[in-house]
Formats: sequence, C-alpha cells, structure tokens
Amino acid sequence: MDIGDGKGAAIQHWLVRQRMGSKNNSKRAVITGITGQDGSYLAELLLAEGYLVHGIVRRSSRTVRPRLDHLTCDDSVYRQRLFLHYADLEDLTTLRRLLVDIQPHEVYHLAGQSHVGVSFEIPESTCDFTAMGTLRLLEVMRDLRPSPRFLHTSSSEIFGHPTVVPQHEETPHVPITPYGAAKSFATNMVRIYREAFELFACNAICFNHESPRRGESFVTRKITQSAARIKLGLQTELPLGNIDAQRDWGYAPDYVRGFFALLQADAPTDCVFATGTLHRVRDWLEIAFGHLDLDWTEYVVFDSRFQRKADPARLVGDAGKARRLLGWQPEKSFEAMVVEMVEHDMAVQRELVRSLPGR
Ligand code: NDP
Ligand code: GDR
Repeated sequence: MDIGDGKGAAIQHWLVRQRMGSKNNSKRAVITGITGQDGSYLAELLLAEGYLVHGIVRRSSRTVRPRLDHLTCDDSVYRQRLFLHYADLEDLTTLRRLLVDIQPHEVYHLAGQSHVGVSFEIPESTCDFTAMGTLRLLEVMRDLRPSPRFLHTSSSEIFGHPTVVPQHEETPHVPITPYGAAKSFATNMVRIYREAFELFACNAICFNHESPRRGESFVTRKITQSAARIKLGLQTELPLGNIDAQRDWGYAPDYVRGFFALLQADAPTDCVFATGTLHRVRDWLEIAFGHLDLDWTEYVVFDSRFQRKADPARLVGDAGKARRLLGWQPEKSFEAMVVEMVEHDMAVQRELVRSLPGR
C-alpha cells in the first residue's frame, strides 16, 4: 500500500497502467532499506537510469525521512516514479503481496540492523532481520514468475578475523560478531538459492562505506559531526572506543554504482566492493579536526561503552573481480570523502545554531 494514501490509490493506478500495456516500458526495481544511507543513493541512481522505484519502509520507521526528502518533495518524482510501501522484514505475507503486485525486474535487499556494536545488545532481532529476513525474501523470489534479479548487501564482517589478507569472494567466513554471523548466513543462503533454484541472486560483499548520509552512531560520522560541533562551541569532548581500529573505508555512492553494475552482469555472482586500503580511526580524527584547524588530542576521550566485545582486525578487501567483471573502481579518495563529510556537518550545525532561539 502506498504510504500516505490509505487506499493505495497511487500503486493501484500505476499497476493498472502497467498491466493494461501502457506505453511506460520502464524497468521496475524494489529497494528494501530505501530510507538508509545506501538506499537513498541507490534510489537516485535507479531513477536517473529511468527505473520506476519501489521502496520498502518498515512500519516503525520515522515519518521524517531526510535522506529521501529531496525525492519525496518532488511532485514529478514521488508517486510518479518513486513509490514507498510499508512492510517489515518479518512480515512475509505483506512482502509477498507487494512483490507479486509490483512484479519487479530487480530487487535490491539493503534493509537490516546495520550496527555491528548494537548487534551484541540485540543479537536475536539482528539475526531475525538480517539472516531470516533475507531467507524470507529469497523464498518469495523462488515463487515469482518471472523471477527478478536479486542483490543482497553482504559485509566484510563475515570474514571476522581473516586468515587471508586482503579478503576476496572465496575467503572463508569466520564471523566474530552477531551481525557478522547473521550476514554470513544470509550470504550463504543467497549462494545456495542461486545454485539450487537457479535464481539470479548476487552478494555485494561490501567493506565500510561512508558519506554525509551515514548514520550518526557510526564512528566516521560521529567524528565529522563532533568536529563541526566542537568548532562551533556546541560540544566540548568526543568519547570514542578503540581509535587504533582499522578499516577499509570507501565512499557510499561509489559502492551503490557497484550494486547496479552487479545486477546488470551477464550471470549472477558475488563481488567484493572495497578500496584495498586500510586506515585507522585516528586518520579520520587527523583529517576531520585538522580541516577545521583543531587539535583532536584536546577533545577525544576514551569511553569503554564504545569498546567492542570483539572487533575484527585486518579487514581489507580485494575488489579485483569487480574491476575485471564490472569495470568497477572507487572514484573518491579517502581525504576528499572525510572533507566532504566535515563540510556537510559544518553546514548542518551552522543551520542548527541559526535556528536556536535568541540567535
Ligand atoms: P543504514 O543503517 O543506513 O540503513 C538500513 C536500512 O534498513 C534503513 O532503511 C532501515 O530503516 C532499514 N531497516 C532496519 N531494520 C529493518 C527492519 N527490521 N525491517 C525493514 N527495514 C529495516 O545502512 P546502510 O545504508 O549503510 O547499509 C545498507 C545495507 O548494507 C545494510 O544491510 C548494511 O548492513 C549493509 N552494509 C553496509 C555497509 C556500510 O559500510 N554502509 C558495509 C557492508 C554492508 P529505518 O530508516 O527505519 O531505520
Ligand atoms: P563497523 O563500523 O563496525 O565497521 O560496521 P563502525 O563505524 O561502527 O566502527 C568502525 C570501527 O570504529 C571503532 N570505534 C567506534 N565505532 C563506533 N560506532 N563508535 C565509536 O565511538 C567508536 N570508537 C571506535 C569500532 O570499534 C570499529 O572498529 C560498518 C557498518 O556499516 C556495518 O553495517 C558494515 O557491515 C561494516 O561497516 C562493514
């Protein structure tokens, strides 16, 4: 049912147009997790490619969707080429009904509890959404005729403490977090369904990717936002966990290009998306605070609440297959990404200051 319209008029109208053989021959894509960082960039990309985009939104999601505002406020886009529908990943009946109605050509499955640290606090629901949610969707894919192409966003967390550096598509899974274990289950199920039921099902095995739309509790955005707030006198310190932690950090819009390219390939497969370069949390601090002429050592304090019970090491990806098969490579440099996020957060925080009473 189209959000904001109790009778689902928009989708009904659209379905009638489609099924009555209207001249609109656009491809249809479904995105689960459209309200998230990657979902919002992917929606933009697919709309630019001429797709009709159907986003699945969970019922408990906030009604404010800042990452999608520019699309949902555009009358030429929203309910014309972009449709939002409520469905939870636990609710197989609703998911099935939606997918049967929409008859998508491509399904991009991005939804899930995406915070690794939080997965230690809520392991059951993390596994239910991330592992079982993916399996439920695959069960629907099995029954759809014609069967859509399906992409699952897997994660470098499946490698945990890897024996092979850098990691590639065949590197064994050794997850060490509930999130990583759930993603590993889902990744294997995608491969099993591809082989057993001949689905066009692919895993995009993603290493960390960031942007100004990154959730505020991830370390990268936490740093760029805090640097901006400290610069403007809105915050005095930044509590962090392990600042020597290392990751392979890329730029989200680059990775979303990879998702699209993977579903356009001749045959279904899995691909790693990564930059191949490791950085430390410290590097984010140096660049973000340095860009604002601040010395991060004056503000950062250790807080054990942000120390993980287990934290993967040496997670760095080999994206050679994506390069060879899809011609994919990351475009934005690490430094340029950090600076873009700092500039974005400065603009947001300045606006906040301006809106404070008495200013
Ligand atoms: P976000 O956290 O920004 O977005 C997650 C999306 O999933 C949101 O739309 C969220 O909805 C939705 N969601 C969460 N739980 C449920 C649920 N129970 N039912 C339906 N929808 C739900 O993540 P990203 O965009 O960064 O990541 C997209 C996917 O890629 C995730 O699966 C993540 O695990 C995976 N991934 C991400 C990487 C990264 O570095 N960004 C790297 C590797 C994998 P709401 O807005 O309501 O919260
Ligand atoms: P990650 O990203 O766990 O890699 O998962 P996150 O930004 O949460 O942590 C990266 C590293 O920074 C260390 N760290 C802190 N992390 C957070 N969140 N907050 C802190 O205060 C802090 N201090 C230090 C962490 O210990 C860790 O080592 C992301 C998500 O997008 C997943 O969905 C995705 O699958 C993986 O990347 C690949």
